[in-house]
Amino acid sequence: MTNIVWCNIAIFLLASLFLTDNALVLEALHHAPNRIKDQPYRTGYHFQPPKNWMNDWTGPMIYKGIYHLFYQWYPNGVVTDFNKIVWGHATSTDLINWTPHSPAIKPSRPSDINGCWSGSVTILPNGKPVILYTGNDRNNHQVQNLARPKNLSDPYLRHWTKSPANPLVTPNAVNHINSTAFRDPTTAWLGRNGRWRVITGSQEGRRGLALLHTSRDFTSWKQSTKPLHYNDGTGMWECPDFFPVARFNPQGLDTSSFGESIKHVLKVSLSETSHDYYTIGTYDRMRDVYVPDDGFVQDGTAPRYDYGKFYASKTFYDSVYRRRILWGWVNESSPVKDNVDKGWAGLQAIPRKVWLDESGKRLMLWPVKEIERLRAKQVKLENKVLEGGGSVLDVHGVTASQADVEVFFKVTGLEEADVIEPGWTDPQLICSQNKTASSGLGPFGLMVLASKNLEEYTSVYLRIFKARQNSKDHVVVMCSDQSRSSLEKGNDKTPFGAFLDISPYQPISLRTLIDNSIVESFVGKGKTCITSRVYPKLAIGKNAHLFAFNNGSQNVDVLSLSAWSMKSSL
Ligand code: DQQ
Repeated sequence: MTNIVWCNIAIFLLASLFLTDNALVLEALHHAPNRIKDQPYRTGYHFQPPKNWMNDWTGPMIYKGIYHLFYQWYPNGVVTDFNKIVWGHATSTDLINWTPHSPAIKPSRPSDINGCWSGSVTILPNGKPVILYTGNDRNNHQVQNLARPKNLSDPYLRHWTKSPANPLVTPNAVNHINSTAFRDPTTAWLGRNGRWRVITGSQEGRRGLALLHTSRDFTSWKQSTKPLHYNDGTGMWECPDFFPVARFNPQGLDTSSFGESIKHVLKVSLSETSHDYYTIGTYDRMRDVYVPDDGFVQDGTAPRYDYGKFYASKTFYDSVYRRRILWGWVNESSPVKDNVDKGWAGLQAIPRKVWLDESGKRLMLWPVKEIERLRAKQVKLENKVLEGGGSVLDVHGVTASQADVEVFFKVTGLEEADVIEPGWTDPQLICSQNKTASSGLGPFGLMVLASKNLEEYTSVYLRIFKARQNSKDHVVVMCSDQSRSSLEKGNDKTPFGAFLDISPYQPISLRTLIDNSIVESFVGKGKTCITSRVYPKLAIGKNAHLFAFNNGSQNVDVLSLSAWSMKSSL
């Protein structure tokens, strides 16, 4: 065949791609940046759109065995314009490999012309999904809109039709809702009288609120006389999430579940701190209010899903595997000019299964098991001693820039732990103290994305203190410290820290997912998590190393350390 014929065939194939499904074209775009050699911070197995800005998850769901991932995407640049933001869309059968599609919802109507903001999917009793989302309308007022799949027999649900009744709920003089603080409707649940309930985040002065609306038909919504919950002095509640958890069972529950052995969780994203906080409590179905359990307050003192970078998260019920899955947005820590150079900004954390701990006082979060399918070569070490006084163990044979590491430490000599300083009540500040001082128990843990000679590293570690002199009570602190993560100066390298509710008398587990520019760490099998973003200059690709270390004066045993090189997802 001549070159001309080949050329014609190529043109024909290209044209048919465009004509048949622009998703295919998008797909090619989607995967291209992963192959760009000078993109050391592009992730291998975390979801990213092809390019440009991404923020919140919006409306995760499973429909007919296919997971759908919608996300806030600014298609035109790395620095977002929220007045033009769309619902990006991708699907997967395994939560690992994603097929991109064209945006599901874009600004097009007076009720969303200035941005299609966050929202949620509800699966109706007839099995059909429906989206509620916030539109920023032509007056820049936040209103609630509805969209339905155009063609339910399309397994990818690529096209969505906006309801002619939009906007369904608007702020006005009668309902006194703040028109610039009324957004992010949750998945709806069926309440006591068979009516749907949905909450939306809001703010009145310094009071943060979860406004409650009810509906019989999902189209006509009535504001409840009381919010589901509120708290003064917190500022805007973005992206609320409200869901049931079983008291003594790690299985997830449908959002409408209610019963004696069920507790409820309210999560709000506080815009003032950019962190996600949750409380565990009781949903009073008669009064339609939520009451946090004793010890919980819905403010910045509440526990966090993650003590690092993790915001605007959302859960959904995976009815196939009967689990509740949490997704969260992980923003960059690099300056805008670097993001512009990279051509993208924003990651999504690995989806985490979420369930209620046996104590009933905290949630457990653990990467979905599917991620383990990406594990390739394994390196395993057992019964190694990290001697006190400063020791480093080089973990060879693993692709340290893209790895899954799980360690079990055993600490002895707890009586030698330093007494915690009385003023050390902020774990983040403790993690900023001099970490190289060799004293007491720890710091010990992992140095990840490290250069060979440790000019660069991110350390994920533990420190154990005595609560008081002569006390057998201990305080355990987890840190993810990126202060030495890069020779580059412009990044935000503030260390992250959290107090841990674990016994140092038992082996302590630490799992860390490393993926080029993201480090997600889980202690105590998911009791506490910290996610960091780092941008090493030396410790990239094959030049990245992994070490275990102990800078404390007491020995620490590594009972076992497994490290897997991680394959890239598609
Ligand atoms: N992001 C969306 C809002 C939401 C905020 C806009 C939280 O709906 O409140 O992209 O990150």
